[in-house]
Amino acid sequence: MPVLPPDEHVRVLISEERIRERIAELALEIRAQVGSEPVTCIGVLKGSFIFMADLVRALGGPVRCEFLGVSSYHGGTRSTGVVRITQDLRHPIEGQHCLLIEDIVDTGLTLDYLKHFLGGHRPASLRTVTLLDKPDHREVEVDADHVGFTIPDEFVVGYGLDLGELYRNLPFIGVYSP
Ligand code: PRP
Ligand code: 7HP
Repeated sequence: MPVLPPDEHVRVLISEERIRERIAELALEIRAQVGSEPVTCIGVLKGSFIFMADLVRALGGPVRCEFLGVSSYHGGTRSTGVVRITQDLRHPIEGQHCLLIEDIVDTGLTLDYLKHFLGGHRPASLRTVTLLDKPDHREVEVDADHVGFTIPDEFVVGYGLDLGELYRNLPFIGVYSP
């Protein structure tokens, strides 16, 4: 059984209020691009579940919700470099305007993999949004179309992001330092 890290090792980086404000702005940005068309929002599990819940409510208009399960960190603070689909789409997305929703783009391996994977499903269009972007840690050249916050190269938890499956329920984004 791993020893749980004490919570004083988490310092607030982005508050609940800043997250709420930025999501409202992102929703306007995204709607300005997709107009009033139905949007198929595809959340990348597990990390994006809280961001997605808030973003789809801010988006308004016609929205479908789909999920993809993906894992490459396997509980640690470093990507294994191997992206694995743990849960596939439940419905076809062919011909639909899609929005891939990520919590974080770090090495970029997951986003790069998923853009190719979803492209193969022949959506009418594919946009990408991430709450957090860590450009200083990229291993492949890929960027999301919409970014909530650009953050330094530190390991963050909260608001869906975990360390060993813990901390996802923190209402803010915090930096974890052991
Ligand atoms: C995290 C996160 C992203 C990905 C980003 O998923 O949710 O999907 O890593 O990292 P990358 O840019 O270095 O590929 P993780 O594998 O930790 O699974 P989880 O969402 O279930 O925590
Ligand atoms: C994945 C991930 N999960 C939690 N915190 C981070 O900083 C992360 N980067 N990539």
